[in-house]
Amino acid sequence: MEKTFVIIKPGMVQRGLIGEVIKRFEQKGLRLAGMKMTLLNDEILTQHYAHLKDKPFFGQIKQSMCACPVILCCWEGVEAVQVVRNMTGSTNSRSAVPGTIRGDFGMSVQENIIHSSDSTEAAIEEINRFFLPEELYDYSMNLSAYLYADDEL
Ligand code: IDP
Ligand code: MG
Repeated sequence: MEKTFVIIKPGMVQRGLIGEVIKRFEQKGLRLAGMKMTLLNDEILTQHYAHLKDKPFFGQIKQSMCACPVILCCWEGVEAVQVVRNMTGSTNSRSAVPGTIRGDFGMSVQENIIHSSDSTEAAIEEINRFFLPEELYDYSMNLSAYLYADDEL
């Protein structure tokens, strides 16, 4: 089943809203395949944000992402990448639709609370970058029959 990657960014950790984010993905029906707290460093953030390396805010975004430890999560479900991306909301939290995480908890473009993978290719790359294979768990929740029709799996 498809996996996606989420970072609960420093602002959410500082504001005591880690549980709010995790709760939403749990309620949606995604399976938590892996989770850990870590302090990111410039090297891994340079890789993670390589697509932004020519932007004027590149240094600033990397600095803000290592201001305090973050929570890294891997969530799994049918079309998990798009589902989580939809729940994340648009990059600018001020214009993110209410009901999305950024739309409900944020006021900033840079300090926009959460990262989620934007494609299945990016998800695979990011999961491999941030997790060791043994940090991901393939346990069964026996909920499939309640979450999906047979032909959706
Ligand atoms: P995304 O997180 O919605 O996928 P990206 O374009 O991949 O957005 O940008 C990665 C992160 O860089 C954003 O989540 C945000 O924290 C930051 N960022 C993006 N655009 C700007 C900007 O114009 N100013 C400051 N920070 C930005
Ligand atoms: Mg992105």
